Amino acid sequence: SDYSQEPPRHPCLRINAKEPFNAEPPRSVLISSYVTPVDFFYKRNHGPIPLVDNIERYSVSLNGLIENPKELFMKDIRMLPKYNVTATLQCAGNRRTAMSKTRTVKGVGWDVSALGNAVWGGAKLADVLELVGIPKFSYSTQKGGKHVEFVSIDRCKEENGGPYKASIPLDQASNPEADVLLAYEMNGEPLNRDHGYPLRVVVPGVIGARSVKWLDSISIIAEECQGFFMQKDYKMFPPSINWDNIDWSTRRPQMDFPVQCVICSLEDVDHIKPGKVTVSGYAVSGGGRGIERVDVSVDGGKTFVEATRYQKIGAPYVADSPSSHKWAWVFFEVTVDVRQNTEIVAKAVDSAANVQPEKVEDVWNLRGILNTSWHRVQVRVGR
Ligand code: MTE
Ligand code: MO
Repeated sequence: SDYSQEPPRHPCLRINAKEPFNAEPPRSVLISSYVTPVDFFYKRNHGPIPLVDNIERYSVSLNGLIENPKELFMKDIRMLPKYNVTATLQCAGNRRTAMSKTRTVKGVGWDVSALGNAVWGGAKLADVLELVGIPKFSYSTQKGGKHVEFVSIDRCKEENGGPYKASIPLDQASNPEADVLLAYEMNGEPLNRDHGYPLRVVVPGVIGARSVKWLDSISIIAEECQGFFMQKDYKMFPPSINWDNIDWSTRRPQMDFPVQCVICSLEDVDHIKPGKVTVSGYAVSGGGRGIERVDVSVDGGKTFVEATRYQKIGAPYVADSPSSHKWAWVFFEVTVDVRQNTEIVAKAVDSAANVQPEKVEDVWNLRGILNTSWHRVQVRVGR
């Protein structure tokens, strides 16, 4: 594979793997803006970044179980109503490094910043599907149900040199309320190459792996996509499963991500002065669920106080209210008093009352995905 045409990247990103390029910002950068600047948005790739230089000729083909297959050019997609959706994209591998500290896992190491919140601009997939005769709110009663498969133009070794691909159920794809986008903008600018130029899928509330970048084609298929990243990766196994006894077919591909919460105002370990400390960070849940509560402890998780939550500074945040961004993260903040060396802990509750597991061991899995255990940072107090 050829990495000679990679785009420029911001020097402050922490590089977890060079080729393919995988990098995340420092955690303190994440909470400095509710909408993550593109330069600081994590980059997660499985191959070289494709170069699309003739935008006039670029098209997406729609094929599979439809009457009339179609080629859509950028002008056709731009003709559809444009939506801006604020959505947090989170890699299922976020916080993998911490999981691998209890027992080794396979995969690129990530600290706590394999996620970002962006305003994605583009056409709704539900509108695009209508162009090929698939009605809104379509669903299938047959076993398994139909899926909508997204195939990229990139090349990766996991697919033996073939393209990255993934699929989502047809009912989600054709539901305008699910806000699945074919996005050509990120934060009001054309997508850049790292994030999928000229067109990517954004599936809000779902692990980042299903938001296929550099879209080449969309297929309506009878069952879920059989690609590597659906069938042999991004599945959640119990801690008892290892590389000798794994049977991939026993589990479904992960879709929604579970409730997550991370302290970003402190590094682990951090040295502070005794007295008042502001503890702040992000909390987010999948499936459009809001954040009902964030609890912070300064005694290693014995007792907790509740943090305040917000999406807009100065505006009260109410989970699942019409004024909240349902697909986006929530920031939390609380001021606590710290007098001696301790462990500060944060955990969130989502609007369906889902909670985070206390210990990483309880959710350990061989691929190191979905580490949503209580987030802990050590503080050393001195003058
Ligand atoms: N799409 C393509 N074509 N190739 C990829 O390697 N990586 C996926 C997804 N879409 C990937 C892809 C994964 S695992 C994640 S988490 C997100 O893109 C990352 O998106 P970002 O790099 O824009 O943050
Ligand atoms: Mo990912």
